[in-house]
Amino acid sequence: MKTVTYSVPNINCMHCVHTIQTEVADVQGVQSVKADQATRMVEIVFDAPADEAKIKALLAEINYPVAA
Ligand SMILES: [Cu+2]
Repeated sequence: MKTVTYSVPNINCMHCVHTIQTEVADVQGVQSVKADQATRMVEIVFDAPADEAKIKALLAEINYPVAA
């Protein structure tokens, strides 16, 4: 089990939070997703077959890319 925290600058409202949480939770292996509107951070707990590359690719695909 691994926990990562990403900065996602495109989080602007609760809709963004909801979209991110719903989409990332659908990735196989993801255990939990917490997106925070105030800090624009996303905390994700996951296990294989999920990995950071897949999660970051998904976030980019739904227009919430992780800050470099
Ligand atoms: Cu929004």
